[in-house]
Amino acid sequence: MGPSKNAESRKGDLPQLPPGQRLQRGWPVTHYGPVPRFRPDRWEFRVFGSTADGDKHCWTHDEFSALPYSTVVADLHCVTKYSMLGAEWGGVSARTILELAPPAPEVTHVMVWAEYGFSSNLRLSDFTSEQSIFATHKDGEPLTAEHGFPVRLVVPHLYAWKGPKWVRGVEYMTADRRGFWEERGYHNIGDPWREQRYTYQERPGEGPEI
Ligand SMILES: Nc1nc2c(c(=O)[nH]1)N[C@H]1C(S)=C(S)[C@@H](COP(=O)(O)O)O[C@H]1N2
Ligand SMILES: [Mo]
Repeated sequence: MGPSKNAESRKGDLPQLPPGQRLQRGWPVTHYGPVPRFRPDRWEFRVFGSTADGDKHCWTHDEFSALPYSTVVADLHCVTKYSMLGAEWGGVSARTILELAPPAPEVTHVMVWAEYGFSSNLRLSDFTSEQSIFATHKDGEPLTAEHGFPVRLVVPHLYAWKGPKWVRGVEYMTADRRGFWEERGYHNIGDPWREQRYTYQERPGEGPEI
């Protein structure tokens, strides 16, 4: 499975929209808090926590921009029930980051950190999906400030809050911990095809104690 699993190629038998979602035209802006100002001299992308070598790995904006570029065509499903189909996201694949800064063998989850302390937790298996991408571009254009410039995570198979805008780092974890929305009533896993919207829907084992 690759970038071809997009809106076009799904027009046959498979549904385009997860249950309870409606199609959104255009691209609304959805987030909590203000839009951060990008300061290139102070910006770095940091991988820390349980790395294989025990060290932090940091990239300046120039260094991050020079990492291998790939594209993924994928949908965005907001838990508030709109979906945007078939955008082309360009940037650095999560797998590239995992190769350049490998996690220790006991890592099971990651916390993706963004400006102002926003965070979202993911199972390592979701983060390593071929489609997970630290996007710098959408449909060939650099992201705008309100959509996450310079870098946002896109994890197409999960609700969009699992993809922080204005990403600054990834923490490798040996146990699960809730991120910003996961602490505030949203489902720890967030699979839109299973309509995992809220914490109260979690089954045993799907999230840490609250
Ligand atoms: N840093 C940060 N990233 C975030 C959010 C947020 O509140 N803060 N909201 C998420 C939610 S709920 C959605 S639906 C998408 C929306 O992305 P968009 O504004 O580019 O459409 O961003 C996600 N990333
Ligand atoms: Mo959302």
